[in-house]
Amino acid sequence: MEFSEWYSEILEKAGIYDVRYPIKGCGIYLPYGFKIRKYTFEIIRNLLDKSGHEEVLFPLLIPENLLAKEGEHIKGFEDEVYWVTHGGKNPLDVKLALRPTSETAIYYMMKLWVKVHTDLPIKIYQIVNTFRYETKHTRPLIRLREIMTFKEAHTAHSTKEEAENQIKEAISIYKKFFDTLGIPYLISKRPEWDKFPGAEYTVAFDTIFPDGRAMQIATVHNLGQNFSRTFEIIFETPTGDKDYAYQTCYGISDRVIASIIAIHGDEKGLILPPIVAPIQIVIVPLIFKEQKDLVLNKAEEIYKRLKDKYRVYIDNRDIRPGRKFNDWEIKGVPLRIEIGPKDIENKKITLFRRDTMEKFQVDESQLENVIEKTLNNIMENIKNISWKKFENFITIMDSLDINKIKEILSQRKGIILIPFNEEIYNEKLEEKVEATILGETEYKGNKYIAIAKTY
Ligand code: PR8
Repeated sequence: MEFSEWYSEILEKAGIYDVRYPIKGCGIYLPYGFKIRKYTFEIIRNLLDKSGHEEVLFPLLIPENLLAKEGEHIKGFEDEVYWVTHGGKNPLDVKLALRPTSETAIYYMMKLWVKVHTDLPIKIYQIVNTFRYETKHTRPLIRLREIMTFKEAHTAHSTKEEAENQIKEAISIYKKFFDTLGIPYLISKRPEWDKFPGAEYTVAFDTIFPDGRAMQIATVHNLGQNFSRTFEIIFETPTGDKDYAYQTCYGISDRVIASIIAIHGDEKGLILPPIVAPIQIVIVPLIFKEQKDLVLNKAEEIYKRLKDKYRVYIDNRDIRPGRKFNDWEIKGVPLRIEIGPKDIENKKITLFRRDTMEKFQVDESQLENVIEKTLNNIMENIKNISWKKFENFITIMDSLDINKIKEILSQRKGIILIPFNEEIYNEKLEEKVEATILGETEYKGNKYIAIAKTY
């Protein structure tokens, strides 16, 4: 089955996201999808909180004069901004933008907060919805017009070096985040023509979807003093001079959820990393008439043993076990416990793991140990598999061969790495290879230009 068809089907069948809302690029997180989102963004929240970031919440509306203040920035976004022009029937004096991102809102306030070097650094983030009138083909959770889960971090520092270190910290936070989810990535410095509007440079994380196309899943921007000059974020240095703050920002979005689905899933449905699975263990009682109570009591007993440590659910529906198995396989529940009269008699429990589709028995007394080990093992396994697939999608070439690049990109796609060479590193190369230059990257110790078909 073609990837995009599989993807649409799984969003619906697993109860993740409903695309039928009557606005293009907007959809609904259903309860199961919402929970995946919640656990996923809890991971990034923890990573940010632990590294000295503080969560804030800014207004959705940005007055036109603020949004337009930084020239490059507005140039980059003007075609994508939604405008609020009226309050009821009255035209507004100042048009209000639905934030496409929040630099201008946040930096307006930073000016008021920063006076001396001791007010710095500031490291804040918010997880909010943003709006971009995307003209490219919209796709659920991938290219949204209402980006429902936009995690944006913004920092300000008193030296250039500190801002540079902040970029390194942001990259290491995102690495940990994607490693925790088993999502493989290539990190590259975006070319000049593709950097974030208003940034000095942009570093991006790209993964590869099963159809071989690259997907930008995170970006880290060094803003230098561009915005601080425009917004007059000025502080007094230790020697009594004045300087503009050095700034960075970095963001991820719902694309992370799309990646979890796309990268780990298989033809049967989702395979969720246990850490974000809304249900980590499903208990399916195998009910036969005479022994119904015995089986249900046992299921309840096992549930009680596990519920404080795991997200466990007993599926008591009055339908055939086969259908239940199928439902939970589509939903990617990592571990299933089957409880039947024979097992109870033998003091055994039957486990099934979604990633390998293996069924095996354990002694009842060993249940907790085995579950802990198995869940860890599932995570390791899906991570290894996804990195292997990713690496199979990487083609290293020892020189620039336009025809060969085109051929690979039209067939198996993936990311092509060609040796870095300043002379060929320009927008013309994109036209020649009819693909996107992701940027300069280091791969296994060498410097390359990364090229791919992108989303
Ligand atoms: C910034 N400012 O805005 P960025 N649908 C889904 N995800 C998207 C979309 C979309 N239409 N557009 C972008 N993303 C900076 C950093 C605050 C935070 C995702 O950067 O424009 C992409 O994964 O690069 C992108 O890397 C991330 O949001 C941040 O957006």
